[in-house]
Amino acid sequence: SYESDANTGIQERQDTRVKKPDMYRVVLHNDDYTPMEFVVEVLVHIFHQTMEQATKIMLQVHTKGRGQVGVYTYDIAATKVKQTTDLARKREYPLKTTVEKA
Ligand code: TYC
Repeated sequence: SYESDANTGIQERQDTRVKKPDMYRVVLHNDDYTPMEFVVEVLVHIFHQTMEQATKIMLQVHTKGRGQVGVYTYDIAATKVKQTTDLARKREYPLKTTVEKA
């Protein structure tokens, strides 16, 4: 795209094609042991969802086996997966989240 030169008024083509970052989805997986309330707690506190959104996603994963939690840049997605896994392991729950390219 083009930008006006402040001094000359001449429009110069600059290299202004700005790349959007590759995006990654965080996927939540069902298991038989993690309590529903813990999953909701994770979705609210780590993924900043409302109780309503969190409950809906948790129940969908519980029924269907897996579900998308959110889409983030790679570093944010990886950090949220690590925070989730660390918190779950502290409580000895097998809760699993994974990252895939969106
Ligand atoms: N299936 C679990 C239960 O019945 C609840 C659960 C939901 C676990 C979603 C993990 O990603 C999950 N307690």
